[in-house]
Amino acid sequence: MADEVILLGFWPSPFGMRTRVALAEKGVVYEYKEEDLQHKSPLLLKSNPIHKKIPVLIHNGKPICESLIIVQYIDEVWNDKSPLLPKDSYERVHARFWADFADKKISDYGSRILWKKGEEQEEGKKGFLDCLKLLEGELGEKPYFGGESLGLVDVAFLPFSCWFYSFETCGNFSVEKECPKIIAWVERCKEKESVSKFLQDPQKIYEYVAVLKKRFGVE
Ligand code: GS8
Repeated sequence: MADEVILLGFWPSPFGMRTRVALAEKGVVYEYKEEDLQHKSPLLLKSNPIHKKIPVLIHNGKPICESLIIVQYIDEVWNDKSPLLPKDSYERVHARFWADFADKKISDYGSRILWKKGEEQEEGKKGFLDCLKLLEGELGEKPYFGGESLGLVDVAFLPFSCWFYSFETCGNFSVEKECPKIIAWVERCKEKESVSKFLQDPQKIYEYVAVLKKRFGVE
């Protein structure tokens, strides 16, 4: 029997984009269901009763939650092509460390840039750029964080690049000026169809940010 694969997502979510890039890298056929997070579907509430968040991957009726866990599950189950994690145990935990770093730090500092003002926003900006510089160091001279091909860290970090324009506009800075290697890496990744197809338009994300700012009375 063929696998039944369903992904619950929400278009601007960097977490959802990760899972879509991973599924595309593996060539997995799946049904995508866009969620309205203001009115969550019964399927989402049933599949992720703890966090009630997207993304959720439902594989043959079994739900898997949390984007980094989903990406690693995809890598394990569809292991016939495009490995996202190295074979060596130490290299594997090293990749998991940086994926976790990008996950926690970029979300945290990015949110401060978008939703805070004054000193708190400045702290967010500084923290964000410090993280990008550390990630630049980890990338080094490699084409991808995964080496010669896309890996877990690329998949985890890349979707945040669609949010760079919003961070830059709200925080009044330029990622390209501060971290040119990161922008070159984003452009390199976008040459891949598995990536470019699922990374959302930064301008559309900014319009979405403006809607949220209005909704939450942040200006
Ligand atoms: C984060 C998912 C998340 O924040 C992951 O999967 O990696 N750690 C999780 N999802 C958001 C949409 S993106 O901002 C979400 O589903 N929010 C709904 C809510 O909070 O009610």
